[in-house]
Amino acid sequence: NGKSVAIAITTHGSDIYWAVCAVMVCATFAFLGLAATKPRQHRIFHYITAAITLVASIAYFSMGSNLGWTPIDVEFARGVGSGVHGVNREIFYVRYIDWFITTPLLLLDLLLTAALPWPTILFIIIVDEVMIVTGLVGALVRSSYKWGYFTFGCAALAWIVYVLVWEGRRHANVMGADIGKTFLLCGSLTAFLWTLYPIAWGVCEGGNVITPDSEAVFYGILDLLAKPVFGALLIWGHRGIDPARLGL
Ligand code: RET
Repeated sequence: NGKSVAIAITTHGSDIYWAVCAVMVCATFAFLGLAATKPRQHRIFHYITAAITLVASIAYFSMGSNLGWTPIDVEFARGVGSGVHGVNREIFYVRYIDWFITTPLLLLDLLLTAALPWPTILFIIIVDEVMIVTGLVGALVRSSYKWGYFTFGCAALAWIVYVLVWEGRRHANVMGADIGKTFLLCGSLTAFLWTLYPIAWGVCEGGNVITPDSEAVFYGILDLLAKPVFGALLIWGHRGIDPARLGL
């Protein structure tokens, strides 16, 4: 009947985005404040981690302001009267701009901790960028081809998790018990949390199963754990580790 329906966040969803934004801003100042207490040669992990929460602050500022999205037609409109055409969902592409910058930095935090050789780090970061871009393209596609992009992204994630759990862990253990312990904690947290992102994508951008407000909660909790909580644990783990031991 030509009627257009938009599935979008309410003020409740917007409040969730603002709350996460506030935490990201506080975490950025905390990591930079901690950096200032260290000699410059000891600040590498503080700077990388503060950059991650800084970028996330701006992404969440955008989403709280209901910006950084585009309407994408949904293939099957659940909960909307059948026969209605032009049903679309609010897709926050700004998430992927955030992830394109921050997920390589998160991997850098971890792989520098494990002191992996730089060609390995470079290749994992390239695989990570493939994962994020396939997720973005899939989110912008209306037809079921989106699941093809999703599959490429999942294959990329499987490779990243393999390198973290096997090569990274082995390498970190060789570097010393304190380094091994820090990597085990932060690497396991990452391997676990990152596998929940494709699930969130599947029920939000992919299958339009949960509302954009629920999407704000799902991704919001994941991002809080994957960025500020991960960052605090990583920096805490490095408290007694001289970066010179890692070749930094
Ligand atoms: C997508 C969809 C395509 C398949 C896969 C995905 C994985 C995304 C991940 C994102 C991690 C984001 C983080 C953000 C910072 O807090 C792109 C959703 C596998 C793992 C850690």
